[in-house]
Amino acid sequence: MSFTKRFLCLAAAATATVPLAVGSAQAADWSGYDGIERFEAELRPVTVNNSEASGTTTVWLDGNTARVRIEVDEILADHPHAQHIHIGGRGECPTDYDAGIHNGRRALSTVDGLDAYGAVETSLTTEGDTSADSGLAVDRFPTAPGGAFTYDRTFDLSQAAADAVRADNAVIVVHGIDYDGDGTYGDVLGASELDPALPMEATNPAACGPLHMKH
Ligand SMILES: [Cu+2]
Repeated sequence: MSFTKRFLCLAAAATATVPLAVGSAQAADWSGYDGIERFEAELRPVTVNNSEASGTTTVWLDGNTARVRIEVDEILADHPHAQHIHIGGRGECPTDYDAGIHNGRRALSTVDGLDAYGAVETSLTTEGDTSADSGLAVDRFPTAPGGAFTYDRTFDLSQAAADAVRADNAVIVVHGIDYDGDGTYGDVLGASELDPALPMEATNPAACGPLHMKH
């Protein structure tokens, strides 16, 4: 996989709030969001990775059709940020105690957090496939121009993902950190255990939040 940076024209600012009409040909009727379940996650920085990235996620779910809206700021600018719905763990974010030693430095890799948040089930890509196969599709994730991004996409979740969201077992993880503050993904932590062609900085969690039903 080539580690290409592709700059996507995503709206960097928070814009409209719900309710709003989604003008698409989706089967779901989003008008007014009547009867549509809503879940929210508070994304908190993974501080052991020297990340200050934070934000919010809202998931509206109608059957298996989901609208996923993510707002993140204070994240490394102009670099792709893989982001996923993880399932099958404890439905929690890892703590600093879950961190390992990577290239002699204490940091939390994606694997270090698996027991807490589980495996990738849904890749929150900007276009195309959203399965786990696209987990590191770095040319189809937000690149955070200016250090922030807003992601908003409506697509069908897998049955497993929809079930996990409703079972309070789904966790949003946004990846890609700048551990040493040099403004890019480098080798300070060595290579990623997920793909040795990528630096670990490119795949370590930056922000994390468990999804909970919003009543
Ligand atoms: Cu992930």
